[in-house]
Amino acid sequence: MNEIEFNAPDYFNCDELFTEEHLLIRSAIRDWVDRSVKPVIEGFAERNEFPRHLIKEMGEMGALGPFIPEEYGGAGLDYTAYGLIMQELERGDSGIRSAASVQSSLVMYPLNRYGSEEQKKKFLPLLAKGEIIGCFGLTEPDYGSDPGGMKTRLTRKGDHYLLNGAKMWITNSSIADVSIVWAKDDEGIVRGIVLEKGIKGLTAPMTHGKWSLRASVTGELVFDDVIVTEDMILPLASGLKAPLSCLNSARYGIAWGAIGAAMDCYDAAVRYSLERKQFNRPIGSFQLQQKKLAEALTEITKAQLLCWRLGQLRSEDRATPGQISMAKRNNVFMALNIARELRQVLGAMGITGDFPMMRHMMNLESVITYEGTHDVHLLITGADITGIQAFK
Ligand code: TGC
Ligand code: FAD
Repeated sequence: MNEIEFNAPDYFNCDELFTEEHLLIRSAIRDWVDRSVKPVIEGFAERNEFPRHLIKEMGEMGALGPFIPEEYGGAGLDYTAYGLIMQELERGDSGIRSAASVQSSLVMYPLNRYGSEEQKKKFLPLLAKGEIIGCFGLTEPDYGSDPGGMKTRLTRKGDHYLLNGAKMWITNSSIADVSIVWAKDDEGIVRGIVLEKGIKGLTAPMTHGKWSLRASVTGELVFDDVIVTEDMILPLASGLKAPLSCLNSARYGIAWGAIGAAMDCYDAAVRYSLERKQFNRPIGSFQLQQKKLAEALTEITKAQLLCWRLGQLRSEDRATPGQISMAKRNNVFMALNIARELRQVLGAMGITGDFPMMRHMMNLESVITYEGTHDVHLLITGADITGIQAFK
């Protein structure tokens, strides 16, 4: 194996399965991550600070809403391209991929799919360029895995509505220029609302004390009699399936992203194992260390093949929610285990910020929880097998 193969293991020659365009996009994002993310990310994570300047740079590269049609400022790419972009961003940090996932799949996707022509024209081009930042409010303090129970209400008052309630654990809420918020109307139907920063009655306090995703902003959205007019409602979104359809897009990207985090850990561990000597031999010469590396490469390879096929299905609009759940669950668990196992290859050095494992490991604890927990995704597969929903 040469140096490049540590950095991007391709044990089953998966690169042959991608188009020239896919490989060019991947390489452009990979170069940018190496240049602009890796040198600074450890400092931002340590300071618990979001590298906000990177949003504009991602916009300039076409990494925000790459699957959105060009007429609305997107790149008009397929879902395999989107997946490869997410993989490369998460090789840098899950928080950077999170920012891109939320903007692309949880803000631009619902605007494009459920928004009016005016809403699309107003927000999509600015979101694509990274000139404005978006967030997605579904989870509430009392309703996480069970979003259908949400308490946030959109109550009609003559020619307008009043929005009341609160969302919690919302990526980028405190810095968002535009929030896509989900609430139940007077008939109990879930509706999507587009709120702009500064609107009266909206506050977005930041959540402190996270030991995970430290280079990402997480916060609340609190609505106190926010006046909502008809033009702020997504006209085509009706029912819980609307926000859940956005999660399909985001979970798909996370399945790819997790491969990037795993690859970054693998790269660091292989290099270290060949350089570090104990008992006068490189630690990579010991069978127990080779076992860790071999198992990591095996799991990364399986995840790559799963995502490659899922990318085809998603690009053809044939990927089922169950397939996406399986890939998200498998790949995030795989990456978290690799981060934990390969950290040990580095001994004490593995706990420092000189290497990326500890940061990836802590980040992945959020990734295995958000967008549906590990257990909820298992139950989605269980329901597909048996036809019985065990979560109710
Ligand atoms: P259920 O009764 O099964 O379904 C309600 C309706 O929705 C439809 N549906 C879906 N539609 C599209 N995509 C999906 N994935 C769908 N899953 C279900 C379903 O067919 C039904 O349609 P209809 O026409 O009959 O009304 O719903 P339920 O209330 O029993 O809940 C099911 C469950 C548990 C699977 C679901 O609610 C769930 O996925 N829970 C997990 C919650 C979650 O993932 N939250 C994520 C919040 S966002 C986030 O974490 C962002 S992280 C951002 C970052 O990257 O930083
Ligand atoms: P709970 O639902 O309370 O679950 C607690 C435990 O119970 C879990 O282990 C779960 O698997 C288990 N459990 C729950 N129900 C069942 C069941 N039926 N059967 C078996 N076990 C069950 N949300 C947004 O809307 N927008 C965002 O941008 C966003 N960003 C986030 C960023 C971060 C850093 C984090 C950590 C979360 C974010 N979330 C966001 C919220 C995230 O989606 C929720 O945390 C997640 O859906 C789980 O909800 P919960 O934390 O309330 O856990």
